[in-house]
Amino acid sequence: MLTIYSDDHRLHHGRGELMDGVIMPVVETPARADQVLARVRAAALGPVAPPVAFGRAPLARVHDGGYLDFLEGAWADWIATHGPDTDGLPMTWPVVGGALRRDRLPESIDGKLGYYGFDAGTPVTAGTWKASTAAADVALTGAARVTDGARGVFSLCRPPGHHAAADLFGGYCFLNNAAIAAQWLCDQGAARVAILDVDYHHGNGTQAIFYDRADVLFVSLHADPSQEFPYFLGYADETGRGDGDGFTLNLPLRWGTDWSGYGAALDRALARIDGFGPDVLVVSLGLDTFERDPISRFRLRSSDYPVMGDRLARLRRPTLFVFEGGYAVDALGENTVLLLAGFEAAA
Ligand code: OKP
Ligand code: ZN
Repeated sequence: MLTIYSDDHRLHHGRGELMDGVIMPVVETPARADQVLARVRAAALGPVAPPVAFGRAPLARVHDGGYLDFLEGAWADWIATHGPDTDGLPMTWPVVGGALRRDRLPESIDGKLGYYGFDAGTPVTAGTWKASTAAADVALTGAARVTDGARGVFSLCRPPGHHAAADLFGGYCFLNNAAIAAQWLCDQGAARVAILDVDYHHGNGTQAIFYDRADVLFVSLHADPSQEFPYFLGYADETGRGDGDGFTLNLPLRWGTDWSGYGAALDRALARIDGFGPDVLVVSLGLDTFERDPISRFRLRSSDYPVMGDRLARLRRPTLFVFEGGYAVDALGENTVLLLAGFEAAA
């Protein structure tokens, strides 16, 4: 399987995130992608190619223009106010419900971070924009290889993307790599694109971006948002809106879920995707379902990932894998490659 990868991911390296009541070292580190790439090479999964630059247009098909301007300038704005020795983090939010307004974009960077960000765990750093646009190019380049006829392509994106909405960053995500690729595939002529999100966390950004649409099916297996981040989206009663009614399927699972529960939910997800009949499948590939993941509470084992890859291949659809989460760095590359090799063996 071809892997698309850029070293530019290393330009995004946050110092700290607010977690468990204190500023802790970030878990979304450059070592994650470095470890996955090393394992891709060691296991000879296939060739590794750099991304092509697609520019701003495909980003603007998914994200708000003002949001993209904010992200591009956020670091310069931050250091003009606070200097370069700390990362930008929001701390005051325009909470929905009318008690605070979201029809005013503040001038100051601290106000803007709260307006466009939804958590205090996603630091904006000197290289965030460059790394995020490179990750989007990694996803888009993978999508282009799929339209060229590849059966499966792995876009090794970092930072991840599935929490980023049209005008929101958070959950370590800035640009929604999977959504940008899916929209680009639609724009290239795909009539139906399915997104299967197997990251441990709900892909709230991806769901929101396609919530009104019948041409992009969003199916997600994730920790029950009643227990787990992002808390405020990802419930089973969210099924789409308007034309999109019936084209979102959330399968929330309780803390402690192992393969017996996960595999059954995966079969439901795959049956829905099969019924949809997509031209292309985009997989938001998070490996934080692993039993030793430091921030997650599912119990999948390494031996479960080849089985997952095998089942995905049995959909018999051109498939783009877009890398998302996974924080047990020592096992991340192994688990990722096990899944992708399981797909290849069945494809
Ligand atoms: C990003 B991706 C845990 C704090 C969790 C946010 C998690 C973002 C996950 N105590 N903070 O979906 O893997
Ligand atoms: Zn995750």
